[in-house]
Amino acid sequence: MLKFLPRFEFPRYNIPVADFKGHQLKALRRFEKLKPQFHLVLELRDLRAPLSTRNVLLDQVVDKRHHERLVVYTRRDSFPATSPYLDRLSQWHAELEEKFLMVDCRHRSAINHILRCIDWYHELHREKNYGLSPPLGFKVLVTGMPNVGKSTLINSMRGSSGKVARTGSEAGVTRSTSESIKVGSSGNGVYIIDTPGVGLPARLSDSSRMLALALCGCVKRTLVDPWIQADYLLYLMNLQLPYGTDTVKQAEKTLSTYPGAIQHPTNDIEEVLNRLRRNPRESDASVALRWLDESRSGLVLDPELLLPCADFSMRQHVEQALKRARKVMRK
Ligand SMILES: Nc1nc2c(ncn2[C@@H]2O[C@H](COP(=O)(O)OP(=O)(O)OP(=O)(O)O)[C@@H](O)[C@H]2O)c(=O)[nH]1
Ligand SMILES: [Mg+2]
Repeated sequence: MLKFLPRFEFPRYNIPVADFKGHQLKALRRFEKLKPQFHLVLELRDLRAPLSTRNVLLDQVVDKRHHERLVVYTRRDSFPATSPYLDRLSQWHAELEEKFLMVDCRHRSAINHILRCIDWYHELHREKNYGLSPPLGFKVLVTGMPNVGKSTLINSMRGSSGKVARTGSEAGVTRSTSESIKVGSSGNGVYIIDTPGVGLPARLSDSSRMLALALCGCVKRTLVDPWIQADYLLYLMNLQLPYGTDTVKQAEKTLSTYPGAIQHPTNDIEEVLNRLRRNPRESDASVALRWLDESRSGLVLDPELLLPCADFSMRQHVEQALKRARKVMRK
């Protein structure tokens, strides 16, 4: 059996709690202006950190009387086909009565499902409007935190019609709200609007959110010290080591994310970085960033979601976040 105790609390480092920029505020103002034009909001969140990549500011964009909302979790490829975590997530959404999908945005086949859902919402809209389609097309606003995959999704939706949106692995690639982009089969009248990723201002954020967002790439890569990011990753990995397995090798197989050549799990980030260092002159920051960039599967980046079911309620969490947002916005 693994004789190892993970840390149950992460040290309180002094880190920036927000990366909210002028173009993001401008985007929020533009959404207000666009409200009468779009019909459906696709809100993208990162499946690895569903709580941290849920942006309460984007709730204000949806007017339930006029808009439908579909949550799309990206990076489906980060988890195996079946996982108890994904089952729990489905239950939480059922609790919230929030419709959602999980996709790998880079693959057209996964995207076909979204296109079928959009067609279904389009049809619903037509039914509510005496069989009439919106004169300027059925418009879909794609929103979400930076780097969650909005532009990648739009390019995949375009398929052979060609890429139109710039994408990249750093947060903040899309800087302004796009014009309407045609997607789907010809003549279906569906248009998508790409938008810049919007983060949370400091008043609505905190250090644990920021750490999860940093690990998801939703903020500038070096905004939070890479050493601290690596330590947080180690903390989360250790919390998710499969206890009860006989050997570390088995544990490693289940969680293929633990750093190379491991003989024993550790809580010491220095030990991990030293193990990964390619030459003695490589800096801690550079080793940490290389490790952070490695793809790892099955790792949940919101620690609340690791709590036993009885100790965490998604409904309560969302209600508290919305209450706090309303209070802050009133000030
Ligand atoms: N593995 C994986 N990578 C993805 C997925 N979706 C997007 N990516 C990658 O994530 C990175 C960011 O994608 P973008 O489409 O530029 O993200 P964005 O939301 O438009 O980002 P901003 O414009 O900065 O707000 C790119 O490197 C994509 O290849 C996914 O489902 N799985
Ligand atoms: Mg983009």
